[in-house]
Amino acid sequence: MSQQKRFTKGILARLPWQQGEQDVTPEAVFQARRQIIKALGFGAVGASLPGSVHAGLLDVFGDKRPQFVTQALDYTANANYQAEEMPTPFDKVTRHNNYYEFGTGKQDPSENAQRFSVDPWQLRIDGEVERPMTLDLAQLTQLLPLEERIYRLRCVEAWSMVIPWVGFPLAALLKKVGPTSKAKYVAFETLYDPEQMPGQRSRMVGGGIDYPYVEGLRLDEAMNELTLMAVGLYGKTLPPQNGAPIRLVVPWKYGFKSIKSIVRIRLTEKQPPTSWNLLAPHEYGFYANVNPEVDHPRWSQASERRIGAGGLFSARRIATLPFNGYGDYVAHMYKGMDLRKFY
Ligand SMILES: Nc1nc2c(c(=O)[nH]1)N[C@H]1C(S)=C(S)[C@@H](COP(=O)(O)O)O[C@H]1N2
Ligand SMILES: [Mo]
Repeated sequence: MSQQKRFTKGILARLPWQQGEQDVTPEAVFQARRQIIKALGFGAVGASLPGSVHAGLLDVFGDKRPQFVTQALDYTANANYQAEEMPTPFDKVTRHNNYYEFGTGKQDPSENAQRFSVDPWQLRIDGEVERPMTLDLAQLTQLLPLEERIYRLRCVEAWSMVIPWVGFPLAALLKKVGPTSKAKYVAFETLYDPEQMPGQRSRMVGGGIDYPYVEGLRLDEAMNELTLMAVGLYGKTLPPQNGAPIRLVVPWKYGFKSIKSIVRIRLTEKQPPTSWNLLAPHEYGFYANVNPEVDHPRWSQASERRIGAGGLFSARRIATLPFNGYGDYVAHMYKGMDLRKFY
């Protein structure tokens, strides 16, 4: 998951429309963009531009899709799942993201996903289940009682955050559909919609992933009490860059397991394919349990950069814990497994 250095970032990041200001006049935006594009040496407007520039141009040329809005949620704080650490500020949680469907830069998702539409939405749950089910957008937040849980999120790139999620245990949903005796794994799939997701239209913007993004868990991992289906964070529905309207959160595994904007959950007999494993099998395994003792082939996993209230580069470096500190809940599931082999 190499961080592509994007020389446009430094310039564009400081411009007003990148900071959520919505009422710059289209004409002013257009002129400013033209200057930037000329200055950067891009030729024909619109041809093979990096994702954020391209999406910005769509705005200029009359993208009439409405801005995404989040809504307050009804939930109770679950006292059993709090974190001792201070939560990462909302601004960092929503502006430093990995969501390659909207570009590979950390700020691309917050810049490119603001017109993402999740209504209508359908989440289909099928495969090896007794009662297949299709949930619409409203049902995602109404089917099951919502709770807030504060979890650490450890990206495989060695940065981490502390995030107050709102959601429900995946186990509660799986009990509703009733896994058959053949069900051994749970496969997840992100929306495939190239019209809405620039990274799905272009391999350059989308980081080479073969979309739709897919992930998977063993059934016991999926049923573990920690495994959460999040529909919100900081008390409101999920912003698009964090995986609206519903995403997985598996806090003892590297962040890439926590798949966003899910449209399908399928219970299977066989281990399902997973996107990062397909892209780079020697670097990213199916299990992806946070493990300070098993380094990524290109960097150490012994420590992490905790993104907190300070500037991104003043983030504290702290020791990474086995299973991201959740060993008491999950270590038993891997008894007798060689975690170097099953990375
Ligand atoms: N569909 C999809 N899900 C995804 C990703 C992605 O690119 N596409 N990135 C993953 C990675 S690498 C991480 S670290 C987390 C980041 O979640 P956040 O942006 O909400 O912090 O989302 C994960 N889920
Ligand atoms: Mo990640």
